[in-house]
Amino acid sequence: MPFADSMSDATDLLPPIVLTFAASDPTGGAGVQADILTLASMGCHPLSVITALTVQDTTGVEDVLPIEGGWVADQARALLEDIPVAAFKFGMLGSVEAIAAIAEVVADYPDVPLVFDPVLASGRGDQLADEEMVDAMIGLLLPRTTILTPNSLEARRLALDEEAEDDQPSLAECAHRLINAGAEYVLVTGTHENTPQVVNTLYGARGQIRVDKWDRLPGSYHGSGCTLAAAIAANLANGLEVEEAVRDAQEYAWQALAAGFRPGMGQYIPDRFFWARREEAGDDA
Ligand code: PXL
Repeated sequence: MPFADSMSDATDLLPPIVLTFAASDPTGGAGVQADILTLASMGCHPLSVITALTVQDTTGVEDVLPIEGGWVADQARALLEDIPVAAFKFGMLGSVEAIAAIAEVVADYPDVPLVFDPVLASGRGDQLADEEMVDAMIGLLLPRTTILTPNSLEARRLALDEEAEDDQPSLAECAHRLINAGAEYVLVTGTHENTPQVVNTLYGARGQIRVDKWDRLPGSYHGSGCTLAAAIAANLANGLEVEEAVRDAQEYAWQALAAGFRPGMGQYIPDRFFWARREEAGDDA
């Protein structure tokens, strides 16, 4: 292939490439659009496999159309056979079939770190995954997960022991269970907890690794979890270790939220390119 030959040096110049599996959010607040903005802002090239379409605005999700599992797998295989990927990121996955198809595809790339943001509901409470999907995430995806990034509500729902009566595990116990189910690390975010600051805790096989506290920002944001998880994926693709990737990604996500804007009548949207606009305004001194 003369084209490939003449371009062979170009691979040395590739930005780190991250493949995200996520659903479309036409507002650009969450979903695949949030991932693409975040990855690009952090110096990565984003590849994206669409798992579902949504109809929504900044006030809520009106409808969801999951993409057939075979279509999800075909999108990913075409990319992976062509382009080297430095990290995977999972967001909203749409259906049990898509989860099974994705698990099969990524099993062929065991060395690629994987950030799994288990999207179960929108920040406004719209349900985005049912119980069967939760079971499939735990059985098929956690064993392949480098770092799982649930908020506290998702951590409790994923870790719930349905056999145990009145099961009310602490967040540390939830993380422990999710690590036992196969995730290497779990970052539980604390936005929904009744604490003066937002407390995010990273757990590993030997328990708590680091705790970061962040000043609560006023307002309700759409896409904060997607932004944080995509930023972690970008940092892993850039070669950072998990703990450093998590620390830096929280800083990035907090800055993006602090610079957020409200384009419609509902939630705020993080500004993933806060640094570019800040420079434009000339107030970064
Ligand atoms: O914020 C989680 C999320 C992820 N992906 C899509 C969404 C949402 C929340 O609404 O719509 C597509």
